Amino acid sequence: MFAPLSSKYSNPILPGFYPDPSVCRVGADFYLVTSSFHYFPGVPIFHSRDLVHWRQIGHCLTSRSQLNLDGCKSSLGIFAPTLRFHKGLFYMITTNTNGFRNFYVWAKQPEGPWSEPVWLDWPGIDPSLFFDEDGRVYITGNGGFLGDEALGIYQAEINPETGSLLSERRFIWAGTGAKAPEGPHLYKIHGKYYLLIAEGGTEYGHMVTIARSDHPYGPYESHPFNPILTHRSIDSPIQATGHADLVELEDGSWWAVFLGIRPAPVQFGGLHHHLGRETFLAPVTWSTEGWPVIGERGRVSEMMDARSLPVTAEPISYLLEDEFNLNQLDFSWNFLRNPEEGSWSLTENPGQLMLKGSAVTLDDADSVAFIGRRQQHFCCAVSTSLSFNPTLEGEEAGLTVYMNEKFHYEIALSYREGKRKVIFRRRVGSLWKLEREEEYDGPDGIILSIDADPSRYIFSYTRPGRTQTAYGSGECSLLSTEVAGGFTGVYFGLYATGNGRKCSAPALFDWFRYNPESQRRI
Ligand code: 6LW
Repeated sequence: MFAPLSSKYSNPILPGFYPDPSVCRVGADFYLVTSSFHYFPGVPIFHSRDLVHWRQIGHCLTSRSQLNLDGCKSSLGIFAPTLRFHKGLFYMITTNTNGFRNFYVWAKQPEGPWSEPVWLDWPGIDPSLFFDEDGRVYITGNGGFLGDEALGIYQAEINPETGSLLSERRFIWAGTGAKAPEGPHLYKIHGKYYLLIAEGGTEYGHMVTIARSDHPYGPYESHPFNPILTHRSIDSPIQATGHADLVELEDGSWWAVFLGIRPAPVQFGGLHHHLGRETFLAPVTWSTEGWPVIGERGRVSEMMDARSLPVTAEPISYLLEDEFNLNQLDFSWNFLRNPEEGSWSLTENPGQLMLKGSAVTLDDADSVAFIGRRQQHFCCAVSTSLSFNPTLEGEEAGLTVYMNEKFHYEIALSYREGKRKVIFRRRVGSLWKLEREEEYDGPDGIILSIDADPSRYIFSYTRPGRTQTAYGSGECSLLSTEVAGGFTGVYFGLYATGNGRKCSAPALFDWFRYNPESQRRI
């Protein structure tokens, strides 16, 4: 055995909107996927050697035929995926709730290419696959939340080559009685079948419960000390822990990945989280009676003991700076729904990201010309350099902090009343306000910036060669899930729109920076 290089690691292991994690191990390599909802490409996939440091290696759903998000409402689309590896193939199974269909894709390499979807005759959400030692393969999922059948966990045998069901769909466990029994995963451990699920809803009552049986279809015996993970009603910076997946290491130890949230550390005013549901890691220990528990008796913290994990000091692997010099977007970037053809380019003006605005705006649940990356840190600074010379009334392009189409703030260049102006706008539900507009007669390459701390975003711009001008601010809490709803977290986005018609001019972004270390400068 080798000694770990670091005895501690910090949670979350994937900060920002990365919910419903699912993990699998192939030799010494770990792979992890998360939900992606109405963002495209779908289902980011990550690699790690130590379970702590993850590097994104691609997405499982990269084409419209794999992921059609036409007309997708915000926070619908791709729900909880499960990732498994069996006999040389990776399988990722999930639900596209935009049309409500379950499917899986498979790949020889986790980086892709991933197959076309294998569509399943299987209702409900949160499908999972289990490859048993005897060659049988089970699909396990949630059912009943749309009303036609009893609420709980259902299972059937499936042919993984065709996706056809080989047995009837059977109800196997209702959970312990809390709301929303979902996110099931089946494992065979020490000769028994263990059924791990989430209960209590994905909000502050979230938890993980487990049951076991000698047979895959039960009867399932509930762990007498369920839940095995929850932060409901406790005072912790981490809340809503639940929706877990387990993985066994080569040394026989077990670990769990799961989602949690971090309400912004603001005094008074209730709990609000705007970074989304994030991915956490905790060790699993087994009682002498053969029951697992996650973390310290079901609780976890921001600094955790790495135990035997081979934690290395890896460099930061998320996007800090993009000069837009490559022909391909960094994996950190997402579109809202499938991007409209011709709405973006890295090659038309090499070295710059070009966005071509259409009639669609940030206020529409549609494919606005937009690329965004998640806000992953409470304190951070983002900035971009924009060249944009519109000639039609209403055209605009800029930088947004975006939760969904009804909750977003932006600083932008816009053509209004025959002049190019810097604008600052906030939309909070049915409140919509252009807070400031001033003529901008400066040169190309205006720098638009947002500085974030846990409670406030400050928006500013810099005319090339001049000092920064603070221009407006907005509360983070008004973009939180508690206010804006949904399952996602805040993005910083570059966007362009003609506000009702096609833009006459392209928006050219020369670079983008994300600085998580930032101390507020203004
Ligand atoms: C997901 C369900 C859940 O399908 O929220 O937290 C849903 N758990 O299992 C959307 O992420």
